[in-house]
Amino acid sequence: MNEHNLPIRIISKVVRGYGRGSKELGIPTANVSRDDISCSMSFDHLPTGIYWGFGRIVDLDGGSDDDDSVLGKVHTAAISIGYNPMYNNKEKTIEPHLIATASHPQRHASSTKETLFQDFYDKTIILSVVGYLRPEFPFEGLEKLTAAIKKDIVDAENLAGESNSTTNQEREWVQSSTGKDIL
Ligand code: ADP
Ligand code: RBF
Ligand code: MG
Repeated sequence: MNEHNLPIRIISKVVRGYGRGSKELGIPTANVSRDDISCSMSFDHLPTGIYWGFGRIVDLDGGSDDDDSVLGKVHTAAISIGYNPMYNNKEKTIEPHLIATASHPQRHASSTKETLFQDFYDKTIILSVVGYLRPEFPFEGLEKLTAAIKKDIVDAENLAGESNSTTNQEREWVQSSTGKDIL
């Protein structure tokens, strides 16, 4: 364990957020549920900040019309935990942006050239928060926020590509969890 209590493991339903449209921001984030969640530490004690890690979306209800470009695969994630100080949220959120590999058709598909999958609301996310990147900031304007998040995405990809025991262990856990584990 370190000062940020990392890694943090989470299994949760993907819920709707504030509908403020990070898709218009060009960077969708899969919001984790406050209620339908199993987490290796208590939600209220999660330290706020911007992190990187790994996430995988699974469909525990076994629907058939699913977009299998996102389902099942381990994705690197750039993750926001906190109150989005640009917006002064009252509730803490955990919001990973899942990053497709460079050659994937959905990579660079959004308006800011980041990953845009089809929606996967109500599916289950298996998430490991592996490393800390920076604090959350109240940026002056959406352009500065977007530029900072794009840098976070590059940092997340680079760090996730380094092979060390924690990274390998957490990628392996995200890959092998059934999404039904109690953490
Ligand atoms: P909300 O405020 O409801 O979270 P967003 O604009 O942040 O809305 O969009 C989030 C939704 O977009 C996710 O729940 C998911 O269904 C979908 N989505 C598409 N691509 C991604 C991605 N690369 N990372 C995370 N979510 C994505
Ligand atoms: N919101 C902030 O207010 N300040 C930030 O510094 C900030 N950094 C983020 C970094 C990443 C990697 C991600 C995915 C989100 C970040 N956000 C930040 C959250 C952003 O405001 C939020 O995802 C959108 O408002 C949509 O909910
Ligand atoms: Mg979101």
